[in-house]
Amino acid sequence: HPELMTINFSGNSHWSKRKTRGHCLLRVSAISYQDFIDFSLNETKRYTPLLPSPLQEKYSSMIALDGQTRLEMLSFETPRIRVLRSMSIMGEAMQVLDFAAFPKPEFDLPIFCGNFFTAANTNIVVLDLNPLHDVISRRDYKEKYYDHLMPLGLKYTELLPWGGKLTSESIKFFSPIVIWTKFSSSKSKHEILYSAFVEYYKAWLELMEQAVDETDPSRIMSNLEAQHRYLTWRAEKDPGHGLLKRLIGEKLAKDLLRNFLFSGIDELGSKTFLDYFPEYWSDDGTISEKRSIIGKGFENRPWDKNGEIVGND
Ligand code: BLA
Repeated sequence: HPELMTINFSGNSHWSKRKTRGHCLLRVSAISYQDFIDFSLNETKRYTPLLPSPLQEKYSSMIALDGQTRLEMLSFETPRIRVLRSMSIMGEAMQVLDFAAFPKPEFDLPIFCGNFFTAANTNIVVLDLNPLHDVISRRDYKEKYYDHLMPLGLKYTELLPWGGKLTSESIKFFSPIVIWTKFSSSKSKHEILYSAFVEYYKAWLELMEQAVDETDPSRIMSNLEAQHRYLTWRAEKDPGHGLLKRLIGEKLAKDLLRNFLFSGIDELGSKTFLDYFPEYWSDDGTISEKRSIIGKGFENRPWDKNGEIVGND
């Protein structure tokens, strides 16, 4: 696998290791997601011109309140991608990548989602082609985008096994090929993650290239609303919020979430979070602070090898 050989880690050219109870652990700052970003931008350019995004002017880099951790933002658009953006967080205690591609509403393409959180010795990973439409009730959508990708999904979900219980509400935003995993840092796991990212992103670019733009206004509206609902969910309930607030303060974190990471909330639709997710109404009429109403669930991977949902926990 050529991709397996190309991963680089920041700083020294060799691995920083320390011994703890016989295990070789990697220092957090020895891990970098820069290669992931370099790969994805170069690969995108092979398909389509990368155009500047108006978001780039306002969001480029920041130093966190600790005076040490750096946040770096990149954003672009293309004729078929409304926003292609990344945020990386680089610190002594954590390395984070949040990479996403949001298609224009003329396309019912999945949303590319690469979310990697690395701290001390844990990694929390979601890598997916998030479905724009419900893969359970819309069989045509599942067949169109996921059936042919099941072998790819199976390969990586064996190497990067299911991460256990998660916020149950999240399952509807995931596809049958989602990689949801947690692991302790090791050279081999990070190499596997890199090659999974490479293969998933290539698969997404292929879908993008083959996509046919919708002309039926009601279908465009339905794509628009589905993407708006997705943005609304993530801008309100994404698990990284707490950390982001600690890093840069509540005000800047909210601005970054609404206007950079999940930009489009104010333009793509006018429904509110509570319109889409009324179960989050709290007694005083505001949005419940809880991340989940249903609670945690899905101890095991809820899809079979054909991508059919098995049991709903
Ligand atoms: C934890 N991040 C998680 C978890 C998931 C995700 C499923 C486990 C906890 C849970 O189930 O809520 C990721 N969930 C997602 C994604 C989607 C989703 C990507 O529904 C998309 C639809 N993680 C990041 C970023 C940060 C981050 C950018 O992607 C930090 C800025 C941090 N994620 C983070 C932390 C945890 C976490 C700190 C553990 C804390 C916790 O579980 O509350």
